[in-house]
Amino acid sequence: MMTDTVCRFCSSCCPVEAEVENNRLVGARRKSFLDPDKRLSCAKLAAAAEIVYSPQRLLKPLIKKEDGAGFREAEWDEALGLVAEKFQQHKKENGAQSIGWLRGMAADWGAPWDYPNRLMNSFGSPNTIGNGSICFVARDFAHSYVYGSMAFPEAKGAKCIIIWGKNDGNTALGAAEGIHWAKEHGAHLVVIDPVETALARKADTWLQIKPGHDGLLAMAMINEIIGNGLYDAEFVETYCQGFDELKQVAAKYPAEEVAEQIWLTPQQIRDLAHLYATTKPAAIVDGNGLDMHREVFDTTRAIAMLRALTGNLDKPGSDVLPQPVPARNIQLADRLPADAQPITSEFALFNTFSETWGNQVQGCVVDAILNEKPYPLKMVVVQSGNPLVTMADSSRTREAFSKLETLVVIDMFMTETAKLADVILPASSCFEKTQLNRSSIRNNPLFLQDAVIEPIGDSWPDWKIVFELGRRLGLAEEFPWQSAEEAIDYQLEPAGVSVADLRKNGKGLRIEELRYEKYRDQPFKTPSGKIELFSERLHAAGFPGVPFADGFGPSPISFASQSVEYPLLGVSGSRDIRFTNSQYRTIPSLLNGGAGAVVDIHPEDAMAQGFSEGDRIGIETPKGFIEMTARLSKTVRPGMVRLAWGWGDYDQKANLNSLTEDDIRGAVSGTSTSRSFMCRLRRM
Ligand SMILES: Nc1nc2c(c(=O)[nH]1)N[C@H]1C(S)=C(S)[C@@H](COP(=O)(O)OP(=O)(O)OC[C@H]3O[C@@H](n4cnc5c(=O)[nH]c(N)nc54)[C@H](O)[C@@H]3O)O[C@H]1N2
Ligand SMILES: Nc1nc2c(c(=O)[nH]1)N[C@H]1C(S)=C(S)[C@@H](COP(=O)(O)OP(=O)(O)OC[C@H]3O[C@@H](n4cnc5c(=O)[nH]c(N)nc54)[C@H](O)[C@@H]3O)O[C@H]1N2
Ligand code: SF4
Ligand SMILES: [Mo]
Repeated sequence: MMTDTVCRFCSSCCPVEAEVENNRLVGARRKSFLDPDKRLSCAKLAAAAEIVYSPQRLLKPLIKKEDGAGFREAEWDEALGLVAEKFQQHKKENGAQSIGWLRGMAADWGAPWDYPNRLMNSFGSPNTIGNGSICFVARDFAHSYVYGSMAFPEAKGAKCIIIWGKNDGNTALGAAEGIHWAKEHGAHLVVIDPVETALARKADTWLQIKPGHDGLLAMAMINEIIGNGLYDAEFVETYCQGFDELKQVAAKYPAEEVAEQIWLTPQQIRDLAHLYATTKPAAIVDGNGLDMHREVFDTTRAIAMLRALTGNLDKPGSDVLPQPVPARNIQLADRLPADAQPITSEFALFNTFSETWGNQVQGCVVDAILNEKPYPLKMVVVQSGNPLVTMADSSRTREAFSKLETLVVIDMFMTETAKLADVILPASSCFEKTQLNRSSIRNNPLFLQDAVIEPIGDSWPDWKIVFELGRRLGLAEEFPWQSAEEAIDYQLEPAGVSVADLRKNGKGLRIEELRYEKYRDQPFKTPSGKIELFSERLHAAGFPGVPFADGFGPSPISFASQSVEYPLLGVSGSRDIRFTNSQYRTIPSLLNGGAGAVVDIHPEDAMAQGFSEGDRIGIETPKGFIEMTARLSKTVRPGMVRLAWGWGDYDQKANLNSLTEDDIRGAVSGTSTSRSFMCRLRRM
């Protein structure tokens, strides 16, 4: 039997058809506008049954033995009882705010973020923290400060596509299909990436930029577009404010001065500015290559302004503004005392830019545990994350999580983080639970992620874990629902649709017709109702109103600039279609389906240091040391190396975040530069 659902093995949330026989998942197929034989295939989805039925799955709640030596299996009643008891104990001893709930990337896509927020808010702790300072939420924040919400590229209909720090062929297959289609239909494809990816090879123009320096390129393009009158004057006049301020700041970044710093030529910058401004419609696909840098907020704000200046906004084939589903906000934030200060309060603008994203700077969890700054956290629940390998500066993170009085982990597998836990609660996989994904609520159409099989073993869907814990904490009124369907129906009531409707519309249900140029009759969701090229809000809060008005980092102490002792520049990535971050290395077909933990070294650098293909190489930064296997490759330029991402759970010696730092954070989004770093190599 085939059932419509959504795959959530990565954040792409692909609508799929799952094939089930005798209550067993057999396989699943992505849906797409392309004919089945033309669709891109996903290795993880092909391994869906292997993942779901993996012998490594956690099938029972586990409680740490009293002597600390390993875990014993427990029933849910005992495990949840113990977690609830710890919640009450820490609340009594240090206040509810001493408890934090940390969410990894899988949570929002894999388990609705609204539920733990609701639980924590009603319990009295403001500390439900996401990892958005390194994932795309800081970019969402930047877009929102320019035109009110995040814009999504509609690459399929574009005539010019700029892929900027994104690699959809490995990370978002539906988007990649749209890009390939547009290219085949004549679109000019530009890729801005320090690494020669498959998309870069396919591109008409590939700009091999210096990692971490995209903000300078964006400002130089703005200057070029304004200086040559290439902007859409009517659009700017009608819909934007702050043009003169932007013009003045951009003039500080002429192509001639910027080019050398970013490893490009002035002509490359000028050509790109002209191409983007004059080929319409044009879309910019911005990605995680930009996110994990301290300057992400200003960089992606500047890129958002490129869209605005050229009028490439909310038109077919450009970047379009979302049409959110009018769902009920069920987070109950108003239950918190008015003066409640989350541990992330240093980043107040980021905490409050959206009604539902909540607090995002996960490094603050480590600060609060280790330095008691701004106050101590004593207990943390980690849901669908593996901070011990995915957060920057792993040794500091490990020190912090080891110091906690109570750690609870909700996961499908025994991770490095789970190994430190006092209680581990086994979660069901995406094919075993019904839920709404945020991506769906954010923009029409709505898709239901529908359970296609029963939970494996004694695992529970995340919603059930949170609801049951809530009831044990005396929050039965807040969690009255006995099923996912009841909770979703309540949340979707304002939209006038129910789970039953979604099930009848497996191809997606539109609550509102697709519309473009919505700004013609709706103000932008900014304080001024206009696109803000200068932000009064930022200015008033003491930050530059125009991106990079106070100059461009990175500061000399940044890891992102080479030094005599650490002469190479390392970048983290690419992501591999077989894995998601630290996940799936225990799945044999995926583990053995390609390269392992490799470091790509340019043959010239390898020759200079006497390295050969396959050598065991030590990689060192001021923070730490790891080992990987050498792969000689011209995909990186001399002086640069690329490190495979996500191997830290499988092999601690290859844990990339042992090299990265979280000491210097961007003032607005709290992001540290962990995507690129200075390093040196030696043969082991
Ligand atoms: N298969 C798979 N899919 C995934 C994931 C996964 O781990 N595996 N992870 C999911 C998650 S959490 C996310 S956030 C998305 C991320 O997906 P993407 O946004 O596509 O991000 P990455 O693939 O990490 O990086 C994109 C590109 O940025 C380049 N890059 C690195 N540094 C810079 C820089 O300074 N400037 C520029 N211009 N480019 C740079 C890299 O070389 C890489 O080719 O993917 C999601 N999907
Ligand atoms: N150096 C470096 N650091 C990075 C990155 C990088 O590219 N380089 N990428 C960054 C980015 S963009 C991100 S988003 C983070 C990712 O950081 P994390 O979210 O910590 O990364 P994952 O390894 O995807 O961990 C997700 C965990 O959730 C579990 N899980 C999966 N599905 C479910 C579910 O439905 N319910 C529950 N309860 N658990 C589930 C998985 O088994 C896994 O252990 O890493 C960041 N860190
Ligand atoms: S890209 Fe693959 S793993 Fe990610 S959601 Fe789509 S099918 Fe699932
Ligand atoms: Mo991410």
